Amino acid sequence: MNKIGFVALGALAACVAACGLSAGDHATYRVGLTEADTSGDCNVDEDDSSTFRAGATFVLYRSSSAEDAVFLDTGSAVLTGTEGDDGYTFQGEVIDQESFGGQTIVDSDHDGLDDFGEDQMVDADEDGLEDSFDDDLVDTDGDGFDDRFDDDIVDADGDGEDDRIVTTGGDTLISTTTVTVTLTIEGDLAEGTAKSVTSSTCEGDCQGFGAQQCTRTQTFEGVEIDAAATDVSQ
Ligand SMILES: [Ca+2]
Ligand SMILES: [Ca+2]
Ligand SMILES: [Ca+2]
Ligand SMILES: [Ca+2]
Repeated sequence: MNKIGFVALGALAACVAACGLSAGDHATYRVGLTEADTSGDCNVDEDDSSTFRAGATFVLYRSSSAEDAVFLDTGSAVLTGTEGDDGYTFQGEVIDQESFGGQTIVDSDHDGLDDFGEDQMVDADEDGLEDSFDDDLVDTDGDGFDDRFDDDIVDADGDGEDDRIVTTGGDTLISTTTVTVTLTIEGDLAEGTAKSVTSSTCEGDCQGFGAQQCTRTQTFEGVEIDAAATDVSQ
């Protein structure tokens, strides 16, 4: 066999071990995850420890031939991923924003000035005519009701909130959680790492707030199982 043939066979052998999923394929693994190793601002008792592992059923599947069409269902979430030379990498991110404090005002033209206290020129429909005195009709959401007199809710952007009511100032707490799972398949064996990073930041004055970040890392290993004999919803 020539050198090219050996190289091709070597690549095929590596793919049988670590690649394997074609579009429409799936494989199910029962894995045991170690207790999380934590670092940063995790608010955990450093004196506690456990050698117990947490059991989980991972379902790996590919929905199409596209590179990013590999999915890992961990039982609590489904992550999208890619397949590389060393196995799979999956990732997901959740961003949660909470606003608090601030002042609620009527600001139909969104210039930051309270229409009834500070605004000398209110022109919500941007027609150059001052809405209170010079304008025959103001209907920014196009519902046929004059925003000033007849409209119970003005909602041009369709978010269910009245566009005239605006909160100024205040702070926004932003919590971001990123989960990354690496997975290597060798025959019927699976192993990898599950890592989550949760960070909290604040936009605004945020008096007394300090940014925090917590990293939790678990390793896991397991075996391929017969999905038909297993309730993967557990
Ligand atoms: Ca205004
Ligand atoms: Ca106007
Ligand atoms: Ca209207
Ligand atoms: Ca709205």
